[in-house]
Amino acid sequence: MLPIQTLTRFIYENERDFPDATGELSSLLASIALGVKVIARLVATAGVRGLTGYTGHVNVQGEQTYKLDEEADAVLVDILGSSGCFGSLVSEERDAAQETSSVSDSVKYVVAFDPLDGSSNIGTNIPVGTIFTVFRRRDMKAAPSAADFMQPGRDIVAAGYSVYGAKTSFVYSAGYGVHGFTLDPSLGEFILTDRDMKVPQSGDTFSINEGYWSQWEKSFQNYLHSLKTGENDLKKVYSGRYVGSLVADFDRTLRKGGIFLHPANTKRPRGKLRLLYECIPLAFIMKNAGGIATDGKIAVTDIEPQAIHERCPLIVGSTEDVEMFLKAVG
Ligand code: AHM
Ligand code: MG
Repeated sequence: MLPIQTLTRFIYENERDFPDATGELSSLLASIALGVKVIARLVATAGVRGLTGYTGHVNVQGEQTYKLDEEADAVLVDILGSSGCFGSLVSEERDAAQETSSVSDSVKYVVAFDPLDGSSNIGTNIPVGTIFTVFRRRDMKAAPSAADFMQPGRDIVAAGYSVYGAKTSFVYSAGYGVHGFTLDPSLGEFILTDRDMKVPQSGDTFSINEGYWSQWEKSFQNYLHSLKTGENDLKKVYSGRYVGSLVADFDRTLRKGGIFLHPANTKRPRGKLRLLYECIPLAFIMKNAGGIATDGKIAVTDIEPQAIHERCPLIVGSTEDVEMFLKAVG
């Protein structure tokens, strides 16, 4: 049997190598991992608790919320808000950034999260997940606020996601490689299973919701068609895979290569996915794994956010596949 390395020990041992390590990064990632373990349990038991339906409320994004969305949000707000690690929180489910109860002048970080990504799949047996981005506070003299989140992805401290599926995964990067862990339910611990993950240079899968076909420009339709016929620069016939939970589609793309696309369309000129807690964190991870993430024009990690719930087109994956997309459509 391989030596067992838990997430807590891995983070602690690796953080010692960081130039400005103070132990805070270990604590904040540990508090996020605890939140994720609690949400994994809530997701697994939602059916038997009768909690797979809608709340009847609509969130700030104008979307119907599920009871599980609200539960997952409450767990993260409680655990991260009281951890002493974060001065402010942004959640997909909350209108505004909120200052935490434990904020003090010395707290260096703020965190944005999508508590339960892939909500439309709740109640089925399809994976859902959690995504987070950790930013360094911009001004330690000012009270934490939404302004702390207005930083491009290239400047973030760490990002990660969890997938609640056949197994519960936790993947994160603090800018020094991308590392993957799997929850061992008998131990209640995340165990290192994928050290220094690298996306394959090229893949053979495209991942997109083709239901938007009529809302795409001709150049984009032509590009997509070329993936199916092999009449493209790479002379490659792609397979299609689309789960409809970003965490699951992204996780597959990271491990197996290929390209995931949630582009702009005529109804949504800035796409559907949210910049702070969906696009930036996954772009940061893909970049650290050797791949590319673009909004079609520039690297997602170079976008300067203007609002906490802003949306962004996301095209992410293996270098060769994304470069071919940019040449064809960008
Ligand atoms: P959510 O965070 O409210 O669940 O919305 C984001 C989800 C992503 O998980 C997924 O990639 C996308 O929406 C699917 O969108 P569509 O239904 O347009 O294909
Ligand atoms: Mg989401």
